[in-house]
Amino acid sequence: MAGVTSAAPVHPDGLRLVHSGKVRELYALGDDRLVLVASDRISAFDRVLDTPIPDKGAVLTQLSTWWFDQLADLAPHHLLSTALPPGCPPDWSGRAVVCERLTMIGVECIARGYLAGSGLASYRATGEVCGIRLPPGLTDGSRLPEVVFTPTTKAPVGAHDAEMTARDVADLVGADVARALAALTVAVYERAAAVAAARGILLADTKIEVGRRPDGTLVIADELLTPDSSRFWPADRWQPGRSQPSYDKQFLRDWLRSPAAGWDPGSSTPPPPLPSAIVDATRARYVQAYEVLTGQRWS
Ligand code: Q0Z
Repeated sequence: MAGVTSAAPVHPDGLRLVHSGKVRELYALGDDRLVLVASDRISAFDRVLDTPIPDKGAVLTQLSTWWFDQLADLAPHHLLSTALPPGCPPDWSGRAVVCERLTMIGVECIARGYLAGSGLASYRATGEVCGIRLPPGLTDGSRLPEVVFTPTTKAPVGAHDAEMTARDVADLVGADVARALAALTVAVYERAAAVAAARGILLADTKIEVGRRPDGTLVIADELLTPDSSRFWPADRWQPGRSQPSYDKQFLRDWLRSPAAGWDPGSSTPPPPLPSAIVDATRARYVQAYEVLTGQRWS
């Protein structure tokens, strides 16, 4: 029958690599689904290290999946299944998800309740973040008087994301979608911050990626509320005026900067392989983040 194709079984050749990120890959599964695969690779100082962190991909995938479930009543999300489609390499098990293929909105949607990272740098330079004037006297880790939407452009790999104003977003996607993105991002932040607070964790900021269905519905996509996309701080150690200990990569960054590593993060030489103690400590932090936030044991 000309023009009729059978529902072909999915096999490795049926998965087309559509995007390879620093630590994750994205495959097309037919025309309207994607498989998002998180690796055990880790990045620091904008570099991908040679030494993987065992289980990192699975921990982050399952944390993200848990968050999608927690926020399911807030907005539609892109997750379809956590079962590994036939034909996928078995070692993807636990770190791959099948999701709806959306038309992504080219804005990194960030909400901040506390000042850190690029938000802090911008505030120090201008007193503003993304065109939003903040009160004087704020410092590294300060709680903001209200949650702010601080979108950035999606820069090509290697480049850095640039701040956008509300006006920039409206010019790009239209005023209605811009308002909806801001409201959605702030709502995700507020819900997640409340969930995290109940576990003794401050959510300083979070970045979400949003896509659209053909009918225009906004859908939360990509990874959600992982330590790679959000800043989580142990609430009992929060102390504005210094950089807050990062939940996941502190050991790694401290070691990479130490004389023991024999490496200069500012140099162009590749980072050294990680000692097993650093690998173990870093893995333990990811597992701890999962366990503390979800209240479930990692197994
Ligand atoms: C996500 C990314 C990478 C993983 C595109 N549901 C979706 N529909 C359409 N596109 C995407 C998604 Cl999640 C999409 N990314 C970012 C890059 C590995 C995720 F290399 N890009």
